[in-house]
Amino acid sequence: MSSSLRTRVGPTALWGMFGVLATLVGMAAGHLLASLTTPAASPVLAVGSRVIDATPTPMKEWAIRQFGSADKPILIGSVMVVVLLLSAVAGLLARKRFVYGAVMLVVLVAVAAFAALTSTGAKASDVVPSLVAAVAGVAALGWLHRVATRGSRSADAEPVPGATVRSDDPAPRSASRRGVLVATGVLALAAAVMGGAGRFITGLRTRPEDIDLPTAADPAPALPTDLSEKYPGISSLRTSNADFYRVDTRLDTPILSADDWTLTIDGDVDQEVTLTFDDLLGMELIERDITMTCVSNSVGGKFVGAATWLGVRLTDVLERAGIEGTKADQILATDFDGMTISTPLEVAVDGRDTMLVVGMNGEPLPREHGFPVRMITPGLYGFVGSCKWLTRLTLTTYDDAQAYWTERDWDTDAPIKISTRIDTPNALDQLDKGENIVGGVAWAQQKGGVAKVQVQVDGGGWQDAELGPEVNNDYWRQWFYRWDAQDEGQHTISARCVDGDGNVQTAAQAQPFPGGSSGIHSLLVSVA
Ligand SMILES: Nc1nc2c(c(=O)[nH]1)N[C@H]1C(S)=C(S)[C@@H](COP(=O)(O)O)O[C@H]1N2
Ligand SMILES: [Mo]
Repeated sequence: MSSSLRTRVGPTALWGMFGVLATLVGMAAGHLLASLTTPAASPVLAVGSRVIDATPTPMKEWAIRQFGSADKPILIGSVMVVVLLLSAVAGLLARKRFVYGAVMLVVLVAVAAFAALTSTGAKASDVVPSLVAAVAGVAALGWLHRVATRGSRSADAEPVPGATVRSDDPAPRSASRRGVLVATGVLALAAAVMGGAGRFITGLRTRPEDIDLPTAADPAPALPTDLSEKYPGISSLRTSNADFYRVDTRLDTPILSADDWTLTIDGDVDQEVTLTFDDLLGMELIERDITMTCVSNSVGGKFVGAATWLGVRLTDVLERAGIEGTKADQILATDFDGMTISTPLEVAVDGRDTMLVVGMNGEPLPREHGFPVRMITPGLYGFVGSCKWLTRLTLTTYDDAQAYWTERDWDTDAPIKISTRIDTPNALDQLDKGENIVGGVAWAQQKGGVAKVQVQVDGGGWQDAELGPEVNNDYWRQWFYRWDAQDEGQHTISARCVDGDGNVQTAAQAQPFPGGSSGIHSLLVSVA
């Protein structure tokens, strides 16, 4: 057999593809099993989550700034590219000798198993999806190896004298081409079906929209007329569930079942209490309009949203466990996967409506926002007050336990800073000469609300804007300003607010780390 024949029928690319396909089959099998048991134990997600955890804070902030909420797909993507490149190498090794390739696959899976086992809240059984991935991947590679080498083996039996065929360098021949095609097709299909199936099945089992929520005993008043009806560039008074920003450390959207859900209140309490979803719905439900903000939001950014939340008062739940004599100074909230978010106890129970939320804008809490139950602490950034997919509240001290962000040196008590966003016009817009509407939203939660919004053009005097309807102090306020633009050319527009206690929003710029951004939102427009 000439070397040209060998390169034609057994190209490197083919064996690289075998490795990739075997890995995809393994990952899909692992993913299927994981989504039926512990989704976070899925080999891909386990590795991805560890990469996120290990990413230094400045890089993470940079990623959020660069990619916004697409930071996760991009991270998953990068992890996948690396894994698939290594898988291709495994395929090439298998061409030399099957067992080399198989070992390489097992090593890859071992990294995933290690990631799954060492992530917070991991159980020993979380290694099972990785084991299944290894078995499925090696089996797939074995099958591909068999069909691809069948042809060359028979050729090896009667080697042409002088030809340079080595039996450990199998090259598929035309006789085996059909077999290779069939095996490749079957395995690709299997990977696709298994990858999709697990998620689909669990998704059907636990649809948030199948939940019937009781109405609130203490409902929120109807929202006043929305200013954005008249001035469309301004944010809606209420952010729809679909438009609400999402920020969390997860790569997937967790699929939890309300039927299986429980909440345990433990730590320094009189008695440990565990509540089911029905127990929670049996308590007095309140409804509140609250504006949520992410500490990663930069001035003028998108990580802020306003919604109507339905849930139970945190204090009612804590009362069941009894915290009169507690020495705790923090409530450590744990999600279903071991992620922790800590809220200062004193702040959480100081009279504000800290809630365990089950409904958002008249619907069951969407999966992305923490279904079936999340916490919301009005006036605190989400990372210290709003644990999603909540399963445990532990009354403890900052000395004894550290939450995820505390370990990463973010502030432990992080009130949302007062801020003002210009929604319209957009930066670099071309405006017509004459009257233009400048408008947006401002918020000053737990600080007496927004008392005033002021607009400044080209560094001149601060002019009072008109305020939209008031909802409550925990909610943002729409505003607008009629700007009579007479001078052609470029102009800088800035906006700031004054809170109910008379504090003027600071111009001093701060980065999100460690306690939230500050500064004034300004943008450049041109008038023609
Ligand atoms: N379990 C869990 N809860 C979480 C987070 C998380 O990563 N995991 N992120 C927090 C952060 S930083 C914010 S700003 C809010 C965002 O809530 P949202 O995605 O519903 O807007 O959720 C908080 N709750
Ligand atoms: Mo956040």
